Formats: sequence, C-alpha cells, structure tokens
Amino acid sequence: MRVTALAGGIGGARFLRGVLAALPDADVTVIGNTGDDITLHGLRICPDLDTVMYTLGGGISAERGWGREDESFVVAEELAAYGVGPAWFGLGDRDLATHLVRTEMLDAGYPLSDVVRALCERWKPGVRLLPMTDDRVETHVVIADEDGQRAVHFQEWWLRLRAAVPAQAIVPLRAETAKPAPGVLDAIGEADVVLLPPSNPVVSIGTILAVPGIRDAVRETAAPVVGVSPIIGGAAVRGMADACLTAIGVETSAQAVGVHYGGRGRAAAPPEAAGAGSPAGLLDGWLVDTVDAGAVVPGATVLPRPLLMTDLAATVAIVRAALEVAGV
Ligand code: FO1
Repeated sequence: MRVTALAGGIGGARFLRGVLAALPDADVTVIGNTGDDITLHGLRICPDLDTVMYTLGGGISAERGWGREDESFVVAEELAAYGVGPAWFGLGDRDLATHLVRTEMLDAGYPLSDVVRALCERWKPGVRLLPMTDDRVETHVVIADEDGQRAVHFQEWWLRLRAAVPAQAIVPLRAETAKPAPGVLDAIGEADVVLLPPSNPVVSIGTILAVPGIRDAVRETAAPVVGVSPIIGGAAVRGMADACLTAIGVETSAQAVGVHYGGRGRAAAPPEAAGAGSPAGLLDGWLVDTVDAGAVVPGATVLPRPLLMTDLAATVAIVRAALEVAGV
C-alpha cells in the first residue's frame, strides 16, 4: 500500500510512527514542511524535516520532541558567552552536525531533496522524506508591538514570543513562486491513501498546501484523503495551533479546521452529504475526538475516535481509524 502524508513537526512525526507501526509493509512518503526553516550562524536549519527524520530514525529527544537525544548545548553556551544569539533557539551540539552537513551540501549546489536523502541514509526513517519544495520558503509573522508593525521569522514568534503576540498575518514568503520538490506531486497522485496528520493546519499543513500545485494534487488525487484533527475539545493538543488559527480567522474547533480544509464531496461521504463538498475541498474523511462527535464537515465523513496520541498503541488505533474511514 502506498501512503502519502503531509507532515509538520512534532505532532506529525508522532503520528507517522503510528503509520509505520500499523502498516509495516506500506510504502510511506512524507511531504515535509520547510516553512519553519531558518538560517542561524550561517547554517540552514530545517526543524520539521529534522523532527520527522530524528523521530522515525530513533535520534529524537523524547523529552523535548525536537532535537537530539543525549544532547548537549556547549556551543550554544559559548556563543552566548560572546553575546551571540539568539538564545531562544536551542541549538544542540549533536544537532549542529546535521546543520553543518546540510549547509555544506546546499552550498555545494545540491537541492534540499538531495540533502534530505543523504541525511536519511544515516537515519533510515523508514519513509521517503521529501521537502515540500527545494526552493526557499520561509514563514514570517506580521506583528504589531511597541516598535510598530513589523515581520518576525516564524521561529522568533513561536519560540521567543511564544505566539503570545497576536499575528496580524502569517506569510509563507516566496511560496507563490516555489515548485513542488521532485516526486511530491506523483506521491500524492499515485498514493492509495493520502493522510493529513494532526500537524498545525496553518504553519505546517497550510504551508505545504501553499506551494502551487500541491493543493490541486490533493484535491484531484484518486486516493481517499483523510485528515486528523489537531484540535480536541476546542484546544490545541500541543503547540500553539490556536494562535495560528485565530490569525487566519478560523475558530479553534475540530469542526472549523475540517471545514477549513473542506470536504471533497466524494463517494466516501454519506449519501446526504455527497456532492456537498466545496470545489476547493480536500477531505473525504475527517477524524475528530469523541468529545467533538457532533462535528459536521460537508462533503466529508466525520469519524469520532479518541485522538490523544498518548502512546504508540493509541496512535496506531488512530491510524487504523483513518484507514477505516478511507475505506482502504
Ligand atoms: N522548539 C522549542 O520549543 N524550543 C527550541 O529551542 C527549539 C529549538 C529547535 C532546534 C532545532 C529544531 O529542529 C527544532 C527546534 N524546535 C524548538 C522546534 C521548532 O521550533 C519547530 O519548528 C516548532 O516546534 C514547530 O514545528
């Protein structure tokens, strides 16, 4: 079975561990978000790609959910001693080696997808990990504070400001001229099922869909498309997805996110809703937690199931539920 998933960072990576456990023989392709990427100290850092690679490759810090296990931060301490920041982005010593290898390859002219493939030769994540694009797309956030209105990098808004300063706009810079990375559109078009994990619907899934061609590929794929709500009972499970949803005028609810993605109105939907989907709709199925059982997404089948990924078994059950509503 060919499974294709669009994934962001920590939540997406955890979900993918469940996909691999539920479908050990499947051919899984992950299209990773690169809008979180940042250049620090001359090094190109790809947080969401690294989080998927480390989580599935066994190198992730279980405690943090990002960065490496058995990590130290001596270089970061030395940089701080020189008064060189930013202190708000935790750069681990082991993690730095990944950024050094990636930057060296990028500077030598390799496209990001080649870099990811090379790094994955070490980590063997068990999935084909593709960046959404080989072009530079960076999410920046427009805020207004005592210094007036300005844009900050997503990571600064997320980590230094803790998304506590309202985002007036969240902009995936240069997405409009980016091209899907090699293999991305085929992975969506040729899949037996396409999954939208409970990643951040704005800055992770939304950024991937902002790359021209990807949203249409998901809308048009013959594969059933099933998403998993990142919102349970009106609250984000982790991270600050609520701050991102508010920024784009979407209510923080499982139903609102499902409607935001939109139903496709395909056969998979119940008869009364068939054809009710919006032309831009992506979903055939939408998993919500049992507390959100009343959610309705026109054009998609809503399936209430426990959605907290408390452990691998719980995540496997969620994956199985997604496959059930996909009818695969
Ligand atoms: N997340 C944090 O909450 N604090 C950090 O200091 C931090 C550093 C960091 C370094 C490398 C990396 O790959 C990820 C890192 N993250 C950190 C996660 C990162 O901010 C992600 O982009 C977000 O969690 C959104 O996915």
